[in-house]
Amino acid sequence: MTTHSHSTGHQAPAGAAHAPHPHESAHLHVAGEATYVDDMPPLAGTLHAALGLSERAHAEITALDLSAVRASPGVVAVLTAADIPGENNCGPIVHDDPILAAEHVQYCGQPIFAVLAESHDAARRAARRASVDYADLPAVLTPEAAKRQQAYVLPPMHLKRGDAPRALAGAPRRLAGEFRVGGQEHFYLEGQVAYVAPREDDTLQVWCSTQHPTEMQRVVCHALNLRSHRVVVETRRMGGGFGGKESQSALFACVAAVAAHRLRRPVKLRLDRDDDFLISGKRHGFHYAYDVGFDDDGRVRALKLEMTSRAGFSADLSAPVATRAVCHVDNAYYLSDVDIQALSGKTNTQSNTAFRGFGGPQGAIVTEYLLDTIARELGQDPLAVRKRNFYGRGERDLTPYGQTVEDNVLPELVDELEASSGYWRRREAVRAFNADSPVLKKGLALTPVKFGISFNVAHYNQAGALVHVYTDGSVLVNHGGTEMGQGLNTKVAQVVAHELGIGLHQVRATATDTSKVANTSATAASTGADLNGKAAEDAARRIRTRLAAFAAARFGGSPEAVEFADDTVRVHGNAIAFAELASQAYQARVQLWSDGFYATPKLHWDRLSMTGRPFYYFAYGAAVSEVVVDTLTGEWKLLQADLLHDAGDSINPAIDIGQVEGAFLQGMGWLTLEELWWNPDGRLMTHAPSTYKIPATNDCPPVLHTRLFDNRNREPTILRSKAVGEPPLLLAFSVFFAIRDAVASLADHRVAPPLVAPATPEAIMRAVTATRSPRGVPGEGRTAPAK
Ligand code: MTE
Ligand code: LUZ
Ligand code: MOS
Repeated sequence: MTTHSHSTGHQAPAGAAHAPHPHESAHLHVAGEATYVDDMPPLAGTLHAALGLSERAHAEITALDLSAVRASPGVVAVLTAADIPGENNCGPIVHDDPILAAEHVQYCGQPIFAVLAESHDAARRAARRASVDYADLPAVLTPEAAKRQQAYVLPPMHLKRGDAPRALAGAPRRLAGEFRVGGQEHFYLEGQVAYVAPREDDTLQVWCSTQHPTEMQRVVCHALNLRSHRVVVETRRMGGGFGGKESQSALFACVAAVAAHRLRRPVKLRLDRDDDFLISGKRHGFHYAYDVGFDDDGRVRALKLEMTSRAGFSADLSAPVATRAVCHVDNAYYLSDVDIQALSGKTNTQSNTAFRGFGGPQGAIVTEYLLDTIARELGQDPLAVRKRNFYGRGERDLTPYGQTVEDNVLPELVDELEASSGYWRRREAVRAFNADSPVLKKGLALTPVKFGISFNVAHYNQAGALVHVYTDGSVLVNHGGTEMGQGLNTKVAQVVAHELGIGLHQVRATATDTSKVANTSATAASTGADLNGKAAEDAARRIRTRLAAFAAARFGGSPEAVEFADDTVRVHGNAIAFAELASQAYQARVQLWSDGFYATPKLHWDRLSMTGRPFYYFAYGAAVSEVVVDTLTGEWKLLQADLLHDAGDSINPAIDIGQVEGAFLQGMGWLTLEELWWNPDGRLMTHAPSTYKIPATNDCPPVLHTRLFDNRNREPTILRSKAVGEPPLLLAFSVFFAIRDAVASLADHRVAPPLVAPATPEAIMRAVTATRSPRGVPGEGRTAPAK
């Protein structure tokens, strides 16, 4: 039997806000009519670009012969680094990301040249005809190797609180070991793509699948030595971004722009899936070395942790990723004495980047791993140990980075989920099943989430919007955020409709455009609706205030008493249709459009000491997963998942439940199915769906209960909602730890299986073998040897 229930915990009101409206483009998505960049009707004279890629992980190019490429049918031009008039860099923070590699290649797949041809196919065929001579250099391929060689893309980060060495020495119990999690390919359905048209007077129009149009404008301008007012970037929607189009759309926008500018023809660069995998960065895999002290109740007394990420060949966003990792090691738990180091290992692989959670999942999972390990050591249920370590209220509530947790709802949220999922009853049922089942073993786990909301770079926490009310009462809203499927435009339109008291169908959101709202932040850190919703509310409120003043002047009464609801304006005993009032206001020369702006309050951060208030608030959640594992083959199935997530007072419960379920499954893919494999020569072998498996509908558990936790934001966020894009990805920890629980049952839960992520069947079998005949101390969380 299949049960699949969604419930929002409250009745949907009829209005524009706090209601489960369908996604603004749902009717277009299902009909195949939503326009993505590659669906735009081609402009006359369009050329197609393809990239020639490095065949080596680390080498000097000693000879580059592109004559066969140039002679290939349909080829119009071939460009190399020498053809970039401005700066050959597309890195977002550190200038260490060449658009096209010149003499030095730093990973297998790095673009060296671009072919421009009359067709996509001709460009791709020609790109393979280059003759390149390389002089190989030593390559670093894993975070462990980078750490051994002290090869980093950034200086180390360090957060200390209390006296970890002393607290470790004094702790009744202590465990040291290693843990490891893999990276993750974004696998957005729409790959990276940019289309650039040269326009009059040295200006460019750029259409790009990007989460960050302003950044694309900036890097294109730098590559071409143009001022910002000559380049317009437009993004109507992406077919998914997941962080992979925050900075890494830059290379493709730059190549298309350089070619279009030079050849004076429109240029489209749409990557093939394999090239997308080979060129673009992914989630950072992490290696951890830990030393944890705890007491007989499983309370953590001290943690010393060294995390090393696989940053890839350049910095990209590795610094803010490492910062977010450090600020999520605590997850839901009070850690009094910590010494946390984050190292960003320089490897000769793709430059890793933002991916849903942005280091937060990698920071939080290691502490979940340790609490799970501690529970095995003590022979207790992991949930009991977790709860004993939870943040308190009014005490034990200061994070290691100095922010007080003021809005902690985990005690209630976890109580509710424990009851609704029947955790303890099912714990007994799992035990009974396992007692009678020698090969198939069930496992159960409940894991909590606390996720900090705001960009950890304070100045990114701002947004702008532009709202137009037309004289027929219809409304257009434009804002700095981008739509990647997450429903941002729907939520922003709901906010505007709510503010003006009109139906949602009266409001349309238009394509993000750097010539409408300037200096925007990336749509990232889950802040899209928080920031742009507030900016749009501000713009709509300014228009409403002007309309109220006009209505009161015309019909009497005070402007404050004018009401906007149900497409009607009620003023001094009169009821006027909103459209009629707009038309009258226009006649009276009242401005019917406005900008709006928002900057998140209360934030501050000291980069060196890693302390401050990086987050405006926290989002919470918890999940229970039950799995069955075949301990002879390592195959497993998720039988049931119960998700309870805090989206504040949800603006759109239907969209938010979609985000919770999508993030959960994507997180499950990261921790169980998806494995990136580089050959010893540095070649990424998993570069297509044939070798890289993401979750599909049949990986959805047959029983999936998803609910939103009723919890109005205590901070005055947009309509008291909470950000929801990334936090629920961490709900997938429950799947990983349910698998670990099933394996632990082989040794009566007295051994902590050395399971690493992704928990592929091979990884599960290694953990099974180690659990059946543990080498080290029982309960010790040492990992299996590498590869
Ligand atoms: N949902 C869909 N459908 N597609 C996406 O690409 N990206 C996620 C999340 N949900 C994504 C998504 C990521 S990484 C982030 S940061 C947020 O959406 C960004 O959007 P928001 O801030 O508007 O929630
Ligand atoms: N910080 C963050 C960032 O928390 N999330 C992000 O996506 C991000 N992007 C760029 C810089 N800092
Ligand atoms: Mo999301 S990783 O912040 O784009």
